[in-house]
Amino acid sequence: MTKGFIFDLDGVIVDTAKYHYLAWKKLANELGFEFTKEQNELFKGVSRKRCLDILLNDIGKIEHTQKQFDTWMITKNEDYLEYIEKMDESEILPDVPKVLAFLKENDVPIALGSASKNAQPILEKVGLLHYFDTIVDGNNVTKAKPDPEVFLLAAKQLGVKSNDCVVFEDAVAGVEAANTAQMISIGIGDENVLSEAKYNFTDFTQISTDFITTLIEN
Ligand code: B16
Ligand code: MG
Repeated sequence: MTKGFIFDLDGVIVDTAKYHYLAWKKLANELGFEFTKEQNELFKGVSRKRCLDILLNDIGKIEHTQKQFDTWMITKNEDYLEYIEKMDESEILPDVPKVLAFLKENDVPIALGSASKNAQPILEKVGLLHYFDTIVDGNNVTKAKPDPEVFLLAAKQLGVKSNDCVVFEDAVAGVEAANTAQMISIGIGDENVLSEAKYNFTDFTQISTDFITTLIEN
């Protein structure tokens, strides 16, 4: 019985949330309102389009046309890409390469399951792309987390049954998506926030290879 391991990107492999925050804050400030780090928490795991919806309608309460909306989507992404351009392996979250290498040594198929449309270039920048057998991201799915589409497609592309998949997630919506897909959900971050996950860890330094072996074998 083969197991498949699926990793979310932002908040699990790298902390790109800080760059999303700076790019959204710049746009908000240009439009004349503030955007706080607390508000940025609401954007984790959420698609770019939905984030802009929340920014304009719920936070800034800015009247706008569809054309302006489309322009601001592009502006935000261009600013975000300037930060991504400077990323390197120093931005990988602790012990992520250790877990990826251990899975590879054990011939376990590995997928990325992210809402981001910039997932592939980010993995390239930080030098982790070669670990992934498949990448499912915002370019491949129509329904955002908590819909399980992203993880179900990842399982399909790995050729693994969904209930034989393990998902690492830092967002509530992502844990919900994994649970709906009947996958084993592992919350990375605050266990009080990610209380619906089957297992919780603050980060990968807390995850032993013995635990990974148990997941692979059971
Ligand atoms: P992009 P994940 C998500 O990544 C981020 O957490 C979220 O803040 C962002 O809006 C979304 O990707 C879309 O990103 O603008 O690059 O397409 O956590 O699902 O890996
Ligand atoms: Mg995430």
